[in-house]
Amino acid sequence: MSEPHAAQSSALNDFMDGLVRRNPGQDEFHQAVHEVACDLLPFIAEHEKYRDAMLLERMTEPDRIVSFRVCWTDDDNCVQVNRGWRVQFNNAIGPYKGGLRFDPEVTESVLKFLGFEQCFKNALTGLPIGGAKGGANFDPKQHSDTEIMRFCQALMNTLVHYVGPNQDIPAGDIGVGQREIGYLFGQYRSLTREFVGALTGKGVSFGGSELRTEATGFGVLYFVKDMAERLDRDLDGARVAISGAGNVACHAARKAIELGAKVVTLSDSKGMMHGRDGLDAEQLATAQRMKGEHRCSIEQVADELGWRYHEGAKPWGVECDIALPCATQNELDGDDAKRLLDNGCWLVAEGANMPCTAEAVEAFQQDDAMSYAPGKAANAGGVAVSGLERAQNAQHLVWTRDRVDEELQRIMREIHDRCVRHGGNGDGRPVNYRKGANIAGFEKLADAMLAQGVL
Ligand code: NDP
Ligand code: 2IT
Repeated sequence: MSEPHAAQSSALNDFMDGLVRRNPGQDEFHQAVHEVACDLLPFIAEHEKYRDAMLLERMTEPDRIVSFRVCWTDDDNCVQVNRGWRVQFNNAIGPYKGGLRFDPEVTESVLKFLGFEQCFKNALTGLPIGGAKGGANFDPKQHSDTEIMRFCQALMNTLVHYVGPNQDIPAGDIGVGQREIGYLFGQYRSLTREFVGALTGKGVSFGGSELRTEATGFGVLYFVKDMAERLDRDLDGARVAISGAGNVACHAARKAIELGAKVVTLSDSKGMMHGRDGLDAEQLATAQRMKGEHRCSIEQVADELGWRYHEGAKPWGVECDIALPCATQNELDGDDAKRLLDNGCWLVAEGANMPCTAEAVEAFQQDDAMSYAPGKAANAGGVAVSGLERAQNAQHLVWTRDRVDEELQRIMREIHDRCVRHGGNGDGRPVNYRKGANIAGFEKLADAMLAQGVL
């Protein structure tokens, strides 16, 4: 190993040892920080103005974490107790902003990794929004609509003390869509007697932005289009494997079909459906309706559409050109990455947050025939349109769908260009989108922190 490499790897080990010691057992958080530190420690060492300010140490310590009891009564009048969290990570460039996740398996480690990633993602959008994440160990799939309403109201009874249009603006994530945001917003309005943009992802009739629901998935495809153009490849006819069948997956699928690609898989936590000819728009609408409104499984969707269903399988074993993991963290591991590469896949873009394990990312980045984009760049369209919703609320105006779509496309292109600027190798090798996204997000956040003093 050459000298600079040895010095770098020892700095990385020292940094990670300290982080792991301070945050024991938080594997997802360690993983997200490690991925960023690999790119940033050498960058910081090369830039004097960043060197002695302990910036990465400061960025990896959240401003605060609020954890609280959420009590509510179910339809049988039994008392239920859950835990809610809000991780307010960094507000140096704008008020805290990030989704709420309702998932029985959610942990503080997961919410910390998501909040940490959100700081860089939000900085990349170019909008003035800081990073946060929150949620609860609550499973909306197991509860009736009235139970979900009472749970959201109970959660907001405490969350109200920590959020607000200039303080912290939550939105949706896994298990939290427009319905849940509606109940949360109603309770916020009722408790504060103020109609303000304290949440995004609201219904369009009460301050929500056009296209917020679609924004993450559409944004992924706008980003993929720019990646493919850079590679002189065409999306027309490209086979796209997508995981998940929720908000991000279905809207990524819709835009992929609009751009002429063939969506050959969708999945859920139980299994995967596969069809070589690809979904058409009508079939996708059926899948979305069955999954979303009727809580059907992908197995039932496959049955209805006459597609093949593979119990317990992930989409990464099928032949495809493009893979878009859009379900959850660590859903694509090193073996899956190898399978995708062996099958000729040439582009992976993360619709979900950290869906690829460290081994998978390493395998993609080692292969010159593969272009890989991390979630903090590729899925930033959702939070970007949340930022536009906040702007509309502050202006007391409503923008047209076309205007929001134009802005979304512009923002995704600018994120792509920022990644190329900082991650382009200039040697014919694929752009290192991970490095580009990490450095571009860091620069914006670091400059704001330096300018505002030691805090
Ligand atoms: P949804 O709740 O709408 O959908 C989640 C989907 O993922 C469901 O189809 C679910 O299947 C599937 N899923 C969940 N866990 C697993 C698992 N362990 N294995 C396989 N599939 C699983 O969530 P979203 O679409 O909103 O979010 C998906 C991802 O995108 C998350 O990583 C989220 O953080 C990220 N994201 C979301 C944004 C947004 O605006 N909503 C913005 C940016 C990123 P099942 O029905 O069986 O549970
Ligand atoms: O991961 C994410 O970027 C989101 N869940 C969206 C956050 C937001 O504030 O819209």
